[in-house]
Order: sequence, then structure tokens, then C-alpha cells
Amino acid sequence: EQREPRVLSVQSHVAHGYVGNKSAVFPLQLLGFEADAVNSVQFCCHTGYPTWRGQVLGGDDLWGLATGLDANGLLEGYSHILTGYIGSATFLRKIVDLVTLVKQRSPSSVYVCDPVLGDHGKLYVPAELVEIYKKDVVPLATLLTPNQFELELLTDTSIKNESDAVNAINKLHSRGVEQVCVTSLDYVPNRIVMLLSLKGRVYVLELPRLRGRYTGTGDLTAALLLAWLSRHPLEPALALEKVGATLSAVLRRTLRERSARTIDGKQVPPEIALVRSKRHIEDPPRTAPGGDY
Ligand code: PLP
Ligand code: PXL
Repeated sequence: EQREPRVLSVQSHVAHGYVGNKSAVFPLQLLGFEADAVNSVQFCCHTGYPTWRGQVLGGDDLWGLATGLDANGLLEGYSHILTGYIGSATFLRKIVDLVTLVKQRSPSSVYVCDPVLGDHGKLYVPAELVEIYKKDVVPLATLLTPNQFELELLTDTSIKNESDAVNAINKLHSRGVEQVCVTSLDYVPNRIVMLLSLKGRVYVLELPRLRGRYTGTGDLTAALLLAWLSRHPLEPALALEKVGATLSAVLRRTLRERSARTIDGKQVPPEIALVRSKRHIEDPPRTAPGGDY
């Protein structure tokens, strides 16, 4: 019996824009996954805007939804659980319990953990989350998708080249994580390097670094990796290439068609052009796009 792929995605909700579940659910659905979304926070927009308001959910809120799903027998159908941005320590501690419970109910489920902590030297979650990730969350992950800064924090290392990155990745493998994908290494000028390490092999993908900064790309990357690694379990290089092709296409379209806005005196980067990129999500461009950045 072929099991329908079904993801439990626990991430942020924003009314406006594309981060967290808003950045992950649409691509997952386009790629054929049922996506059940649980929100870790509910904000008007992401935290890069001058004003952001809303609610940060706590552990009890998460546990209410989890036990409700379980009471209906609904934790049994998950092929994957995906977690991203989490805004409180109580919520993250309950994630440990939720992943453990999903693994009991769906023994073959895969846990994809995007350990969202910050970027480029800046934490954007409460500092106490770092230790909880390190000690309790990382060891549960099947696939972990840190950016460079998150990899450094989780392994207490400093990364200046590929060999540093591979050593850090191996520390994570030694803690039981089967698959690690570092989504944005910075050591090659004008490039974003992605490293995917699994089954004793390391796959490298380099993408041109685009002008400007975007938010939500890490969330999109984790969702795309989940989808393509699941669809091509024996061809990780192909999966990585498809992820990179879609990511580049989305960012190029964003750069071409949208510009930063000044809101209340603050520059806010454009939201990623996710909906308009529908075709490039369903069918990643075959040749790595080059040139016209
Ligand atoms: N820009 C590009 C081209 C990327 O591929 C990525 C990685 O997914 C990012 C930006 C975002 O990286 P980070 O996870 O550090 O936000
Ligand atoms: O993309 C990470 C992210 C997720 N969720 C919220 C955010 C951000 C980054 O700013 O603000 C609410």
C-alpha cells in the first residue's frame, strides 16, 4: 500500500508575507504533499518590519492541538514532521514531546528540523532555545537544515571553509542526525554554498548570491528539501539540484519584479514572489540559471 505523503508543519504564521508556514505549505501542496499546519506564532508580518504584533504560542497551546489530533487518531498518518521558527522555550520543549509522540504513532515518519536561531551572527529567538535545540531537539532529527550561523552555534565551532563545515556536520552525525543540509555557507565570495551530507557522502551546490536580503528563503529551502529528498530518496544530488533551481528562480523573479519598500523610515526587503513562481516550484528549471543577476 502506497502511503500518501502527509506533513505536520509547525512554524510561524504571518497574515502578510511569506515566512514559516506561509513559505512552506504552498510549495509542499504543489509538490503533492498534504500539509497540516500548526502555528508557533501568529504575527501580522515577519519581525523585519518596523511594527510587528500578534501572539507567541506556548507549550500548552501546542499540546492542546497535539492531543486533539491524537484523540482523533490523526497522528498516525504522518510521513514527515517539519519544524521551523519557534518563539518560546515552553513551545520548543513540547516539540520534543510532539516529535516523540508522532514517532510512536507513525514509526516510519521522518523529522525534518530547521533549527531557526538567527543569521549572520545575530540571534533572532530567545537565547535559551540554543541549549534546548542542542541537547533535546537535534538528536531527534532525521534531516537538520541549519544555516552557517546555526551550524556554528549548535556545534560550538567557527566556520571559515569547507573543511570546517564538514567537521561541524560530522559532529551532528555523531549525535545521531542522519542527514544534514547546510543551507547558506558564506565562505565563497558572491556565492551561496549548500552542503548536503548523508550516508557518508557530501554533495555541494553553489548558487550565485543575489543582491539584497530576503526573508523566508530558509523556510522555503527546508520545505523543498523535504519534498525532493522524499521524491528522490536514491538521488540526493538530483534532489539538491532541484531545490537550488527553484530557490534561484524564486529569488530572481523577486529581484526582477519587486523592490524594497520604505515603511515608517525603515527599508523592508520585498516578500518572495512565491505564488508567481508556481511553475518553477512544480517543475524546477533543468539547467542551473546563470548570468543575469
Ligand atoms: N539566499 C540564497 C540564494 C539561498 O540559497 C539561501 C539559503 O537558503 C538564503 C539566501 C538564505 O539563507 P539563510 O538560511 O541564512 O536565511
Ligand atoms: O524566516 C524566519 C522567520 C520565521 N518566522 C518569523 C520571522 C522570521 C524571520 O524574520 O520573523 C515570524
